[in-house]
Amino acid sequence: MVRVKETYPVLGISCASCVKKIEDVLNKTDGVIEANVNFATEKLTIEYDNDRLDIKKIDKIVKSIGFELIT
Ligand SMILES: [Cu+2]
Repeated sequence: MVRVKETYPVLGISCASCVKKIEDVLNKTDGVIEANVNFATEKLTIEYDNDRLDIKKIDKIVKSIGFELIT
């Protein structure tokens, strides 16, 4: 297990339910330890196991629900 914690700006957040949607999807993703989205700063902080997940996969998941990460 290789724990990585990173923060990325997210495009497309307009309300609190956007934040919840992103957090819910990522927190259910295999390999994610903890995902938090800050509504005020529109940033995602994500801690994950780099053995099972990488930022490209995270980016794809975020895109699939209508948002975009700036990586
Ligand atoms: Cu919203």
